Amino acid sequence: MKATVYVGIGANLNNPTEQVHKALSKLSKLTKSRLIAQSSLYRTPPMGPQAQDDFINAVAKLETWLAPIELLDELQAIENAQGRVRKNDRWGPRTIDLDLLLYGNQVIETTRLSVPHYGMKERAFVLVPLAEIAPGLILPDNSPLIELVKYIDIQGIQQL
Ligand code: 5RU
Ligand code: CA
Ligand code: CA
Repeated sequence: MKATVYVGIGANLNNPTEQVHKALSKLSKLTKSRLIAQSSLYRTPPMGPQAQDDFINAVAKLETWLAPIELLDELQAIENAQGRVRKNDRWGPRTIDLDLLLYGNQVIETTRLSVPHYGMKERAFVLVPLAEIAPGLILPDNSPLIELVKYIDIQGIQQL
């Protein structure tokens, strides 16, 4: 079955703007998939650990015939190809981070995959670019995206 999916993109190491552009280019060439839309890039202050550089964030919309776990494998292959190194500090700086935010209206809870992405409803660096390309989106729990965007703190989020 074909699914509409949203992928969150983040980077704050090794020329993050270039890293995000590279990831978008890779996503546009993904097997069994089509890139439908990409948000602007945003410069965003770090959430979680503050002692790191600002991030560049964006969101991509794809149509895919890949199953969720197959798509996750592809996203991790892109991360690895762009030199992502998993460090002990879980929320530390990274060259690229690709998160499967939404896979249609599916709710998935497995050891490898949690969809919708557990933090997305509270994260301005996800919701703002997502609302740019999918303003009418309703999440699987029936929350309208625009309602979530109204109440989050968008301080410091800068559209590039
Ligand atoms: C705790 C709170 C931990 C929020 C994390 C990004 C979180 C980030 C990103 C920005 C992290 C996870 N901040 N912090 N962009 N990832 N701006 O992509 F998000 S670590
Ligand atoms: Ca992330
Ligand atoms: Ca991730």
